[in-house]
This record gives sequence, structure tokens and C-alpha cells, in this order.
Amino acid sequence: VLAGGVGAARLLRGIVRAVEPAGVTAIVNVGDDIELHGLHVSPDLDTVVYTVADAIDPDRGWGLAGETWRAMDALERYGSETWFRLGDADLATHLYRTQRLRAGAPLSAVSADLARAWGLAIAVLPVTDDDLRTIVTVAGEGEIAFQEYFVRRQHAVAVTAVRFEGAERARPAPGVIDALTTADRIVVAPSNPIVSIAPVLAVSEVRDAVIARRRDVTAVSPIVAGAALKGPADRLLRELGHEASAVGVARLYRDIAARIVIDEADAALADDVRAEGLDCTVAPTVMHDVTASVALAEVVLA
Ligand code: FO1
Repeated sequence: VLAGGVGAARLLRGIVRAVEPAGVTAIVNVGDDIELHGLHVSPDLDTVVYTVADAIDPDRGWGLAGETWRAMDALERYGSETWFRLGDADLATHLYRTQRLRAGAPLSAVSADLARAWGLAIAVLPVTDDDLRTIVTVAGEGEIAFQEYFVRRQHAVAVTAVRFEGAERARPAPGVIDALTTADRIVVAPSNPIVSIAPVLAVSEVRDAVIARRRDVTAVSPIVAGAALKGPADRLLRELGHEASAVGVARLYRDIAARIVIDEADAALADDVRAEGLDCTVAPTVMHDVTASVALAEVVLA
């Protein structure tokens, strides 16, 4: 499963209930990663782990349920930057990750240990152990780091370009190519195509491995009735010259996927999607609870 944050995590929560979890590998975006307070934060990796472990805050979709914020409040007193909120228990994850990285462990090894510690049987792999950072160009302003755009600016600014710093040099993390080569199915999760899936595919060996398996690749459209369920995917698609619809998503994925699942609300677009050269399945895709996640997982895997 090629994965970003919330949408991917919710699909994975269904997949682990639909098939044997030990046979599932999540290949996760790291373009959102950020260094804060000297700590390495990997939001999408953590969202996947916390969600599959049923520990995620269900309302926010990120961070841990029942979280407290005493460390953030204390940092505020010192005038530290607190626009990116790290909960007290979540901080332990970043402390642990950072200490392991400083001791020389690759991000993939740390991620595997974190997933195991949370009781996960699935493999959770960063797409790369190398530095890969999503950089966004804001109209009339210039380039800013992804979380500056997403959280600090609440993605309420116009974007003229997105690039993935380090992608040309990035090599797939150990296990990524093997998973893509041997999988029965490859799923492109309903994550943001521009800032969640594109950075995964920006690692050229990953992109080539996915294209080689195109027949076995199923994508799920994150755009439902012309809008993203969460985040700025619809706006980003429009701003960067794409169509903010299931058809626009199909056009972006036609080279890497043979099949796409679109929402019932977009049933009328199915023929236009097929005209882009993909098989199209219409199904409920909004994962408002675990039952819906399992139902979508079953459709995707069928
Ligand atoms: N999203 C926010 O909107 N505000 C935050 O303060 C915030 C903190 C945060 C801390 C840890 C973490 O793992 C995720 C966090 N997120 C926050 C979510 C994150 O910015 C996004 O989910 C992804 O990067 C987009 O997929």
C-alpha cells in the first residue's frame, strides 16, 4: 500500500481486518517529515502506526487519543515555536526515533521497531531512508517547507509548484522494492496525489517498480464529488492545473495503475474515468468508521 497519512491509515485499518496483516506492507511518504525542537517527526509514518494500532485521536486524525499538551504549554513559556503541536505521549515517539537516528539507525529500522512496539503485524516502511522533503512554492512569496504550508499556514495560500528535495538521490528503503516486486496487489491509498503519493513515486526506483506491476495496481480516488475529504488535495490539484475530480485523479495515475475505485457519489464519472485507460469500480469510499474501512478494503482487494 502506497501511503500518505489519514486516508491511507484508514484504508490500512480495514486491510488488516480483511487479510492476514503479516502479508501487508505500507510504503509511506516521508516528504512531510520535519525537525522540531531537535526532534525528527515523521507524521505520516506515525499516523499509519497509531491508526492501525487503534491509538489515533479519531477527531483530529493525527496524534494519540487522550493526549495531553503539557510539554507544549511549557515550551510556550520559553517562546519556542509551538504552531506544530506535539502531544506529551507523542513526544516519546519523536524522542525515541531521534535518539535511534542519531545513533546511526536508518529510519526504516526505527519505523519497524516502533510498529512492533505498537503491536502491529504489518510492515511499515518509509519509502526511503534518505532525506526527501516536500517543498511548496507559495504564490507571490516563494518556497516553504511542507508543514509550514500545511499546518502553520493552514494550507490557506495559493500554491504554484511542489517539488521533492532529495528525491533524485533517494534510494528505496530496504524491503520496499522486494514488497513491490512480490506483492499480489499494489494499492495506491486515497491520499493526496500531489503531496502524499507523488513524493513516494518521486523515488525513481519505486516509480519504476510500480509501473512494472501496473496490471496489479489499484488506486482509490481521494477526491469525492470534486472535493477532498480532508486537507487541500482538491485545491492543490486545481492550482497545479489538474482537474479536481475522480477523472483528474485517474489521469494522474493512468501510467502507474490499471484500476481505480471511485466513490458512489461520482458514479456518473465512471465512463470518463474508463476513457482515461483505467478499469473503474464504483463503491462507497468514505471511511467514517472501521466497518467502512473493511468494506472498502474488500472492494480494493477484490
Ligand atoms: N496537523 C495539524 O494540523 N496541526 C498540528 O499541530 C499537527 C501536529 C502533528 C504532530 C504529529 C503528527 O504526527 C502529525 C501532526 N499533524 C498536525 C498532522 C500532519 O501535519 C499531517 O497529518 C500530515 O503531515 C499530512 O499528511
